[in-house]
This record gives sequence, structure tokens and C-alpha cells, in this order.
Amino acid sequence: MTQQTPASPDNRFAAIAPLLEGQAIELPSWAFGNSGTRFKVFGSPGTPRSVQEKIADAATVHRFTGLAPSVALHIPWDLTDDWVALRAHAEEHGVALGTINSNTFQDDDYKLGALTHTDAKVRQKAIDHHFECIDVMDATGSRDLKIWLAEGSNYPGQADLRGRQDRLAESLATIYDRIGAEQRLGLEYKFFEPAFYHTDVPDWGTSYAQVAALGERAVVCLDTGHHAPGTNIEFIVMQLLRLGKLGSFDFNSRFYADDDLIVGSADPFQLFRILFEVIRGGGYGPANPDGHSDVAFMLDQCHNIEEKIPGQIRSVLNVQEMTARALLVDREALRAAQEAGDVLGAHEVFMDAFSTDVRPDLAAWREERGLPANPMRAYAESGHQQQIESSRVGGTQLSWN
Ligand code: PSV
Ligand code: MN
Repeated sequence: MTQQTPASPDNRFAAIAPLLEGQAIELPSWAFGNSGTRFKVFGSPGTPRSVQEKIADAATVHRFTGLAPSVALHIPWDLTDDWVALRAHAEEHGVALGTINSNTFQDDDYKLGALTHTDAKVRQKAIDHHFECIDVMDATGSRDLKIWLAEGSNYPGQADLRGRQDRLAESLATIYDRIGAEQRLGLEYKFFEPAFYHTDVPDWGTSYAQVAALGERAVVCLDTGHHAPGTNIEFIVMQLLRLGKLGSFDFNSRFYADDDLIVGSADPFQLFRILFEVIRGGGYGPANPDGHSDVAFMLDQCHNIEEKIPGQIRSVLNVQEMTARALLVDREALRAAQEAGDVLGAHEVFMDAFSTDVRPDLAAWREERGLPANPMRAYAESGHQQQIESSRVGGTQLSWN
């Protein structure tokens, strides 16, 4: 067994507290709109009727947590004719406009593919949509373009798998050529849905192969819900960081499919393991010498049956809590145990950090920064939910369709 002198939990927290400074988790605008399943989209009182109200809700999450300074937009769901005004609206509320998400999954022309379609006219239409997204990025000051493709096939023989991969490479290269020197293109993968036999970007390897061919500013987006059950996601995190291609996370939890539930709710230990690899691989912002990391932390979630603002507050708190626990891993002791071949000693060092209850320390940490010790309770007691429910009447509640 490795000999360890465990520091008191308090001292250990004090040592990692500065590393929690500046943690930023981007919220998806669509988390504040109505959503549901294939069977039903539920309406809920207080749901935004405009992109401005969505941004105000994201800003509320930031106000209660200090963790969510930016909001990702989805085009065309969040289109506006005045980006300067929208950017100013966000800034007035204390948040920035973040990642721009393209959408090639809600147009009849894309039924058989968009960037991979056999018809050059359809491919060009999808490429033009991405050009429009880049114009939006220029106006909002966004760094990242995120591409998730609903492309694939349902039946063996339906499509030329290789031809689609080649066309995808060509389309992506055309889009990549258009992004600015400070901008990035992120390609997200998903092994299932809505194409059930094959999808064109099913796994990190395919995403990596496609973005590696593009260049330095093309990166992989890892959505935690897009893996087969039992997949060792932290291994993928390690590998992508090792290859310098982990661009961003879409955090969420899944039970069966892409159900976009609250991150860390199903398996906090998995979130801890992922965050440990992020920190270990240099992907965690404040841990880097330059004070920020290139790995963007985003949520990709929807709240169908629970209240949306508290759903997002809970989510960012879960990420913060597991980040703190992952930072507590005594990496020197871990390395010593690993190198000594002390299997159970190394495991114990790892589990010791995971088992540390950091909630009281985090509450004190928040209070020191003028934030509520318990943001969930503070929101519930603030009356904000009742206020938006009674004031947001009339108009059309926003949703994904
Ligand atoms: C669909 O699976 C999806 O949830 C992807 O993960 C995208 O990131 C998101 O929609 C928004 O387009
Ligand atoms: Mn996603």
C-alpha cells in the first residue's frame, strides 16, 4: 500500500479553490424553449416567446451561479434581423453570445442528406446555410461553429457509405475555408438517430479523421449522450486531448438514447472520471498557464418535465461539483501508486477524491464571491419563476419546431 498522509478536506479544498475561478459553462438557448419526445412537446408556463427572453433566462442562471457567462444559439431557431441589438441585449444582461449551431435536420430537401447528399444543389444549400452561420458568428463575435449532422441511412444498400464520406469531406472543406482566423469548426458525432442503420459521423474516430483533414481550427465536439451504453468516454477524452483535437463538450446525461437529461444526474462518477481526464490532459481552463483552455464546456440539454431555469442551475452546479472533486485527486500520490504497480492503492487515491463531499466548501466559496450559498434554494425563494410565469402570457412559446 502507498503511504499517504491525507490532508484535511478543508486544506485540500483551499488548495484547489483558485482553480475553480473562471470556470465557464455555456448554456444552450434551446434548453429554455419547450421540448419533448418524439411523442409530445410539452408547454410550460413562463417559457420564452423570443430569443431575447431565452437570453434573459440564461442570464438568470449565470446570476445565481456565476458559472454560465455565455449562451449558444441555434440557427434558424434564434434568428434575428438585428444581431448588433441582440449582442447588446445579451451584454446588458451580463452574458455573451457563444457557439453558433447549424441546423440541417429540419428541411425537406435534407431528407436523404445535406452535406453528404448526392445532389450538388442540395449540398450547396447546406453549405450556404453554414456560410450564413459564419456571418452570424462575425456579427455576434462567436468563436465556434458547431456542426451536428442528422445524416445517414436506414437500410443496408440504401447509400454508398464511402461516397457520402467523400462528399462530407469536400463540403466540410468548403465551409472550413470560410471561417475566420480566430474561429473554429467543431464536428459532433453520434452513433445513432435519426438514421438508424448508419450515420455519417458516428464516432470520435470519424469526426477526428474529418477534422484532422481540415486543419488546426477544426476540432471534435464530444456530446456525452452520443455513445453506446458502457462506452469508456473518459478514454476518448484522453485520446482527443492527446491528439490536440478535443474542442468542446456537449454535456448531458442519457439513460436509453439521446435524452439530453441533466448532466451528472445519471452517473456523477462518470462525470467525475471525464473531468479528471480533462484536467489531467490540460483541457481544464484555469489549470493552464495562459489562464484559459481551448476546450469549451457546453450543455446540450432540454427540460421536458422539470422547470427549465432550475434545470440549468442544477446542471452547472453538477459540473462545478464534479470539477472540484476531480481537482482534489492527489495526482502525485496517484502517479506514485501507478508506477509502483499498487493497483488498489491507486484506485483508493482516485476514489478518495470522488468520495469527498465538497458541497459545504463550495457553498462558502460562493458566498465569498457574493453568490448565493445554495443557488437552487435561492432561485426557488426569489419569486423569479412566478414572475416569469405571470408576465409571459400571450405570444407563442418557443420550441424546437
Ligand atoms: C441532436 O442529437 C442534438 O442534441 C445534437 O447533440 C446537437 O448538439 C443538438 O441536437 C443541437 O443541434
Ligand atoms: Mn449535442
